[in-house]
Amino acid sequence: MEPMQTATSKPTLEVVVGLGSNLPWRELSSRMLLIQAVLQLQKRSCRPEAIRVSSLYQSAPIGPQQPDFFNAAVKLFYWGTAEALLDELQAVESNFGRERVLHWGPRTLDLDILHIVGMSIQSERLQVPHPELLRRCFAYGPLLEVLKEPIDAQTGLILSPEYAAVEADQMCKIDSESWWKTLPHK
Ligand code: A4P
Ligand code: MG
Repeated sequence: MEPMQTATSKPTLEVVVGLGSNLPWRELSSRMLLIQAVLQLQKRSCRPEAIRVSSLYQSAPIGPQQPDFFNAAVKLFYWGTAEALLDELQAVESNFGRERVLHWGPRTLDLDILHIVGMSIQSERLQVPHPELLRRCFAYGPLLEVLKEPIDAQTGLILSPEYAAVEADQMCKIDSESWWKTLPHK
């Protein structure tokens, strides 16, 4: 007999999402957009109290000429598949004015799945770990802050502070990890 599908039969994924923004949207600055994004991710985490948020960084753009980016990473627990999470992340991006005009171009909000603990995915729609992760200090640095394991045995992803230090001078830490809890005064 087939095992019964129960409420607990979906996997709980331990996921690191990379956040980026270099354009305002409506009255929201990039910093405010990233705060909203953290709150949205917290809502979607099956353990909202256990999310970990990195410091906030500013870095020069990779890609065409455009404003500097603000970046951070969030670790959360997601109850569902990686594809379902990607759907949710793309819906959040759209809700905050994301338009896809130019590859690696400016954006109000970018939410990428950087890493899923113990999991590697190579499908047409989704590659995890993110293929650019190890080439980008603005993704790798924040990821190291929220994920304390030095190596992921399942995916072979090397997670070491020494590696991130190579490019650390290309980005600037502008706020500590509680930045998303502090709304700026008007
Ligand atoms: N996709 C595949 N794997 C993933 C994944 N792990 N996470 C697919 C999220 N999406 C993934 O992405 C295109 C498609 O990638 C998605 O439909 C999904 O099926 P997109 O965000 O729609 O479009 P994009 O911007 O053209 O590509 P991408 O790859 O997201 O751009 P990046 O790599 O995120 O680069 N410079 C600085 N300093 N800081 C930045 O944050 N960001 C970018 C954007 C460029 N330069 C930057 C920064
Ligand atoms: Mg993206």
